[in-house]
Order: sequence, then structure tokens, then C-alpha cells
Amino acid sequence: MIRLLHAADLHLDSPFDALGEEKAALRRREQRELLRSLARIRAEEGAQLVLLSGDLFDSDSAWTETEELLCLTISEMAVPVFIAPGNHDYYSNSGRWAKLRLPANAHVFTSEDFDAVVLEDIGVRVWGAAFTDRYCASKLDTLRIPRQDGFTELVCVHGDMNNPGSRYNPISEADIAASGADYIALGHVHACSGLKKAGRTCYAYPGCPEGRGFDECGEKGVLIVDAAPGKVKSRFITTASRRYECLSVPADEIDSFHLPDGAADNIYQITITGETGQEPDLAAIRARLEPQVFALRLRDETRIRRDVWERADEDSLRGVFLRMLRDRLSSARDDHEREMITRAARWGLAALDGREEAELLW
Ligand SMILES: [Mn+2]
Repeated sequence: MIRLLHAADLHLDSPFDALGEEKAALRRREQRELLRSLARIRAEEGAQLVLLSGDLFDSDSAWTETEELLCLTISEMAVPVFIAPGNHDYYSNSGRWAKLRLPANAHVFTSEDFDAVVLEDIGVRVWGAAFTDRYCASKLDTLRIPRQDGFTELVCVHGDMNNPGSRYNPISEADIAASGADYIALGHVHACSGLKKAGRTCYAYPGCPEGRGFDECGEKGVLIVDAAPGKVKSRFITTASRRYECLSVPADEIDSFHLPDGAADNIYQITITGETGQEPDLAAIRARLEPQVFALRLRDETRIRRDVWERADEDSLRGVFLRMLRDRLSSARDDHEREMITRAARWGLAALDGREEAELLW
């Protein structure tokens, strides 16, 4: 069995705009520390090689210290490290990957066409390809590995699974099954896929090792993969220093709501929901909860209880609208018609309020 560390989508030097300047700078420092954790995990787990499947950097522009730290980390890893550039950090002759003085144990794939590096001493071939532009047409359909006895065939590539129309190297299960690989180390999707199999080939997305927003909630990490010809196992290892968490709390429970243990390290979005007699006091809720977390976003999705017809006598568009429907309601012939008119009133009032979810009004 060969043991490898598989990580992707670090998106180093992301702007973290939503956090404010000070916390964003701290988050970028923490992203850099992520590189140190990768080196530590590599050593603790005794991985014999490292596959980094693209989008290591968020953009062209990165801080020099981040690039230097990447070089230092790879050098400390002291095992072969393979990089398959993705859509955010694609390879170009004048770009970062061509300029960086990477240590000798690093190998960056530079072509859209697959090529292989042979590691004779451990009986492994690593196949890889690069994005050479923001977009990349399907590539894996060209990979048909001529299998060689005793070799474990690994692939490192950035691409989009089960999304045929994608502009980011769309990959199908059929391509994977026909590739002849034992394990395909994917990058691009930011949630861990767990170990999957198509034909005799296993594949996985580790997801991003550090969440960057409320669309990247929960545990984040990397994969330790043990692979041999026709045999693959994987284990998820958490790396994120902070988690993004989204919680919904009914308005009548918000005053007694307690954050879970460990919340101080994490970034929360708390959505207050349900029907209330009065609007929630967001300032008071923020004052109580904010000191307990790293950062807090509060969303008020409550709806105020009220009688549908209570404002029918108002001298306003709302009043005219409600009076019209009230007249029709009184002459309605059956329950079905009455229900339709009531619904029309609800939707109309929601539109007048500029609300999206009329159905939640009552
Ligand atoms: Mn990507």
C-alpha cells in the first residue's frame, strides 16, 4: 500500500471581504498556517507523496510570504509533491507556477494534456494535467492508462464531476471508469465527496481544507489515502482552524438560545425564524451572542402576526386592494373561491411589503 496526502482548493490569500479588515487579515494568516498543518499531517501520517489538485491560490495576486511559505512547506514535506493547477491558479508561461522557485521535490503539471511521473522506488505513476486558462474543456476522456504490472496508477487533476455543461474540465463517471487509474485525486468541489468508485477506479474530492463563507459550512479537511493496484481506502482529517456554521433559531427561543461549546473559534450565521408578536431586538441579541463567537451574522426572517383584513379601511393602495377582495369574499360561492381570494390577499400584501415569502406571512 502507498500512503498519500490529498488536498485541494486551499484558495490561499482569499480576500475574506465579509469579515472586515482586521479579521480578514487574521483569516489570511490562518490560511497560511494551514500550510504548516498540511506538513504536520503529512509527517504524522507518514504519507509517501502529496497530491494537490488545484486552486491552491485564490488568484494571480498573492502575498510573497504566502508563496514563500508554500515553497518552505513543500521542502519540509521531503516527499514528492504534485500540483495540478486549477481555474483559480492556472498555469501560464509568465505566471506564478513558472516563476516560483519550488523545491526539487515539487512537480507542477504544466500542460492540458496528461503526462506521468514515474516513482520507481515506490512503484507509483502519477498522471496529471493543468488548467492553462480560466476555463478548460474536458480532458479526462483522453486518459487511458496503459497499466503496468505492480504499479499503482494515481491521477491528480482539477475538474468538475457530473456537470456535463461545465467550463471547468467536466468529468463523467464513464471517463473515470475508463481511465485505468487506481485513484483519481480531484479538486474544484469544496465539499468532501468521500471515497467514490466508478468501474475499478476510486476517486474523491477532499473539499477545501478551510471554509471561507457560509456556503462552505461544517468540518473541512484533507484525505489520507492508502492505495494499491485495485485497492483504495481513505480517511478524512480535519484541518480547519475555524468553521462556518449556519443555524436557524425560532424567535420564541432566541432569548434562551445558547451557542454550542467551542463556538468562540467559529463564524456563525444565525437566522431568526417563525412568527412573532414583535420584531426581534437584533441589537440586544447581537450584544449577547457576538462576544461568544469569532464573527456573527444575524438574519431576521421572522414574520409579524396580523389579521389579513385589519387594514382594509386604510386610505391607501393596500386599503383599496383589501376592500376589493373583501367584497369579492363576501359574495364568494364556495370554500374553494374563498380560499383563492384569501390567498390572493396574502400574496398581494406580500408584494406590497416587498416580501418574498408570502406563504410565511401567516
Ligand atoms: Mn476550482
